[in-house]
Amino acid sequence: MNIRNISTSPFPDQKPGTSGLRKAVTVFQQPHYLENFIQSIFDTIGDFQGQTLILGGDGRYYNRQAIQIILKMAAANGVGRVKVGIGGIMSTPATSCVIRKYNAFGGIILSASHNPGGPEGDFGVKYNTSNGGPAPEKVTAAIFERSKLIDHYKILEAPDVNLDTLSESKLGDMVVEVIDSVQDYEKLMESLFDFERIRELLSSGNFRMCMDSLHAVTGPYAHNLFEQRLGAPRGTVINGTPLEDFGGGHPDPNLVYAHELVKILFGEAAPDFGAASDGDGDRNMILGRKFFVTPSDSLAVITANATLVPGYQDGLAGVARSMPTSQAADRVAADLGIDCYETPTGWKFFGNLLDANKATVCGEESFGTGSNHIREKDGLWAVLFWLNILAVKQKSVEQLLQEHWYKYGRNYYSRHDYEAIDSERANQLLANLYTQIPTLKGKKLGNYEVEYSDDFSYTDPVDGSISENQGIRIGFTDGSRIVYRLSGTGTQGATLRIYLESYEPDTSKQNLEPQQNLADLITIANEVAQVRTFTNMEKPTVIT
Ligand code: G16
Repeated sequence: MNIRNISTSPFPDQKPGTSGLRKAVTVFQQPHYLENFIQSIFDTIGDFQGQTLILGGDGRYYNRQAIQIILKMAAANGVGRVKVGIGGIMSTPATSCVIRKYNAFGGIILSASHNPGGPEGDFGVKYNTSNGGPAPEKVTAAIFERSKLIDHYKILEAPDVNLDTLSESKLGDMVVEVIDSVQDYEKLMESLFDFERIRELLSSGNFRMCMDSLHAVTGPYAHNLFEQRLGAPRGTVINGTPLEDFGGGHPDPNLVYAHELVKILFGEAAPDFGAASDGDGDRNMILGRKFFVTPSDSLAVITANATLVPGYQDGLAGVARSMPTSQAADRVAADLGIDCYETPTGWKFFGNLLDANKATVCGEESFGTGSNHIREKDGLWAVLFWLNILAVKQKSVEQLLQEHWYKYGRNYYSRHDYEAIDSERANQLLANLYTQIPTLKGKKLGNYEVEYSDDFSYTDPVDGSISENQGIRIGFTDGSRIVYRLSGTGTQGATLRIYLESYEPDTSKQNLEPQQNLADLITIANEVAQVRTFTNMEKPTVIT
């Protein structure tokens, strides 16, 4: 088998965003596009000769073709062994788990996460390092720099590998092992949670759950965990077969896109508990009967109840949340006497805190929660965490939240997205906000008084690296906040995100509809940023 050196020229747009390189499938299908980016990874990450690489994806359109290309490039570049998911499929959290378990030098995950799939949809490539976590900014920046200079890539001339049976074979000098990561992942979950107790709950006949895998990667993991191991009846997992186009849906676990689950949980004779996960399995949404748990509240509840779960019974070292995530977890951390870290958006920023044992659990408003068991957010982990808490407490999801708010106060929260707006207009909107930052302090906006306003900058407490321009914050004297930033995961134009949060300690006012509670802040947010003028849009495209 021959190693071929193929001449190429750089593409100018291979800068990884919040989570890897995400583009339309048609962009990735251009000759040399995927190959250039993969070679840029290999050229950047240093010494991996003869070592192990983990490879998998969320099964979306172009996954299989991309896996074959990457296998041949890995062989040509001197990788010793690739463990690849059966069918080319491996969830993001399972990949993180497997990288750590088998001491791999890294992993390549093919996913555009919650973005739609199919020939007209999106595709993506993420590189994770040996700690199992997303490559930090200095690595992604180096990959981007390399991609601007690349002039050739290496690929083995060889037939395709059979990905559909568990097997071990040779591709040139490299070993290809087709693995079933469901087993590795399940073992890890079993080491953290009280499976016996969850099994009692799920098989008792008094508690019903519905898990929506949205035709994405968690299907096989969820069927195995909930229906086979934990005694839930068959049919508990819906949309559990991964499809290349996610059945035409949008594999994003929120109230808008997980509409089938929402209909079930808010309908007649609703189950007690509902959950959904996204394209690559790292996000989650938690629902009770006719009740939605915001991801920010989910992090706070997990933090407050962590010692009920065997893997966390000795308490947490600390908790971390992304800046736009509500401050609900901060209140729990203060009560527990543990540190709470505020990081920029992007799971990669949690890696150092987890490695240094400064934080044990982390969470984001964008439906992500996880812990130090791996270095990615983990959708099914969050579902199991909730089930473990419910099994111990024997309370409904709604009761649990009511009691939580009663003790800590409620952080009303909502995010308004304006999608696919013109990039130039979006930048002008931000530029207009930047000019206002220094003038806002002390100003009265409606009934609110501005306590601070800034452009969030983060200094990593472990390695001292600085990340600037991470979002504009306007904080008010009563603890309420408005945050503006542009998404780093969209593929069309720009997406403006406006995050709104208000704090309500008064227990008699904790049961309002969030949009109603936040109405004044929403008006202020729109006026300060002149959202209608800059976006030409009357209202957000998605509200979560
Ligand atoms: C990624 C990141 C998350 C981030 C989310 C949204 O999630 O891993 O940390 O919160 O994108 O980012 P943005 O607001 O920039 O669009 P995922 O699930 O897409 O990999």
